[in-house]
Amino acid sequence: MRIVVLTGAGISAESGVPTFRDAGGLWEGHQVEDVATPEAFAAQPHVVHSFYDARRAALRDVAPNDAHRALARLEAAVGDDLLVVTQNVDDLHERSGSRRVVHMHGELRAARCLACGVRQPWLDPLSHLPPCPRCGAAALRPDVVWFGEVPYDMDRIEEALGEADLFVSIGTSGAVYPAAGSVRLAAAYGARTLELNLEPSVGSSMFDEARQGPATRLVPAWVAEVLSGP
Ligand code: BJW
Repeated sequence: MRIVVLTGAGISAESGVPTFRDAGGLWEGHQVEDVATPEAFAAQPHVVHSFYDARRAALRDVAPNDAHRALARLEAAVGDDLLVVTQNVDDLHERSGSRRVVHMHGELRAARCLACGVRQPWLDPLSHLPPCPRCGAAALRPDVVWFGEVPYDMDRIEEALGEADLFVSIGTSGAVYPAAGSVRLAAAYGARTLELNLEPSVGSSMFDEARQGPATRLVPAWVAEVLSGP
């Protein structure tokens, strides 16, 4: 059985990474347009860099939770039959042992040079405008996907959705496209669809089944079901 899992901020919430749209979420005190558009970056690079520098630094204080670990166990059991597509820019899937992970909205621990285009791992702050190690230009930006930009690896994601028998969406509000359109695409290609979320998402009714609860409870339980067979 081929499985595509789409994850969002909710899967990392119990690790202590704030979500975007819940009360107390990441954007409190920050309008999303202030920090997550190319226009905002052009107008106020220091504000945007500081926001991402703080979040990159905060990754040092968080760890994967039981939901991330359950997906890593699933990959260890089914190998190439699982692809995790994450909207998250944290690295908690990788730190729990998952290897087949697509970061469609980029990664906090990476930088992209606006001068030479090179994407590279980056653990340090960017707000002091360090030179690009490749070309020397002071033109590095966080390697994340902002509103109005095309998410990464869309061809690979669409191909995986086309081959999936099961599509599972975990911890995402369904407010941001094209990720939010994955359920319709997967269903159109013939996959069964399942939502695991704290509460019904915007697109909950599009799923064949929706379960509500915290990811650290729902995901290990679902993985145990899959591994115990039909
Ligand atoms: C728990 C829990 C627990 C809490 N357990 N659950 C079609 C229609 C309308 C608009 C558009 C459209 N197509 C495109 C657009 C425009 C735009 C868009 O979608 N706008 C909307 C606001 C309407 N999209 C874009 O601009 C995208 N680009 C694009 O479309 O390019 C065109 C193109 C596409 C494809 C092919 C060719 C061309 C780019 C979108 C980029 C989004 N970027 C961000 C920032 C990334 C960097 C960063 O992190 O700072 O990505 S925005 C932000 O939202 C971030 C997230 O990945 C994304 C989704 O958020 P997520 O993960 O769903 O978090 P929340 O907080 O919203 O929800 C958390 C959920 O968890 C909640 O439901 C909770 O209940 C739940 N939860 N605790 C389980 N313990």
